[in-house]
Amino acid sequence: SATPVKVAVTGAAGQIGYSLLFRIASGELLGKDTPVELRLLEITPALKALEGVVMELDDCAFPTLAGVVIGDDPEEIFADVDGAMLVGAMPRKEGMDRADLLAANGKIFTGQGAALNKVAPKAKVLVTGNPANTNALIAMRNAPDMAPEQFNALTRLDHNRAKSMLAKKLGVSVAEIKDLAIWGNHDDSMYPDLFNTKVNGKAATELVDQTWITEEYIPTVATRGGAIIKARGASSAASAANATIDHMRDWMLGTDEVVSMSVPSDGSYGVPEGIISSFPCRVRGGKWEIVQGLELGDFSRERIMASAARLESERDQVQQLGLI
Ligand code: NAX
Repeated sequence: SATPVKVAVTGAAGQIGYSLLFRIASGELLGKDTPVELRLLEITPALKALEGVVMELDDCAFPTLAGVVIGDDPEEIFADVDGAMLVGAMPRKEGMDRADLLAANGKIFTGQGAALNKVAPKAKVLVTGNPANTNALIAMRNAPDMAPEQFNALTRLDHNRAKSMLAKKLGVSVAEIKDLAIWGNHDDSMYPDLFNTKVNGKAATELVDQTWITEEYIPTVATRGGAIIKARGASSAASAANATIDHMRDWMLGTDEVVSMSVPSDGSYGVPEGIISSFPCRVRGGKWEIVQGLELGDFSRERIMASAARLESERDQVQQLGLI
């Protein structure tokens, strides 16, 4: 049979991991005909819990699951992986400000970037752990032998939320919405552009008014994470796992759709080169590219630049901390 595709997941004993692992193992990432080997990284105190999750994976008897390796050493777990989903990160604790969070998480991603550089030079690396864009930047900058293109951050959850909310508003199915994309940082400054979004071939902005976009739509998409915490008493997990799979699947297998991916900017649309920002992307043959030639009005441009400024400020902070 075919050689299994090796997929690493960090933070595998966490909430997102609990949904993500089972879906990868059942073939939802690479298809029912592609065997997959899971390589699961956790911190030492969480390995016991992770063993329990592996027992449950065994108990599913997934035909596509070729093997599971767990451990707390990134070099061992990342060895020769084809894809790495970096989900594990420290959540913000009481009394921690953003700088503390950047510092605490920064250290995780310097180490994991260096380990990937050493043992998985061909891996596609997708960062879900927050602050995702800047963590991806840290990993990328600590992997000097890898191409910057190998590092992405997750804004697909924002993308899926934006799509679903627009579909609901218009009473259409999500499949009727094309070319929607999130720009900027995965935080409340992210910008879903409806001007270039098509609903059955029509610009979405012809179907909704600007006041709704500015006052309802954008703030609702931006604060959805908080709304979920309020309702569920825990942050989004299944939907975050779903988005992580959507992004990696499209990256590995390609897609005909425009999708939102946070990728290293090449300066397209004036977004400063080098930061990892969300753009509308297409993927073919395992390579993503930023969709070119889109028209952006003043409203879009202003929002995109404001979000890029957040990313520049995070980059400056981690630079000052010596993480990049
Ligand atoms: P959990 O706290 O449930 O799980 C995180 C896991 O990571 C824990 O089991 C922890 O032991 C592990 N971990 C910590 N440091 C590690 C290290 N150095 N190496 C390996 N594992 C390590 O969080 P969960 O709800 O699963 O969320 C994980 C991350 O995703 C968080 O940073 C969260 O903020 C982020 N999210 C990102 C989203 C996005 O759209 N980009 C949305 C969902 C989610 O909020």
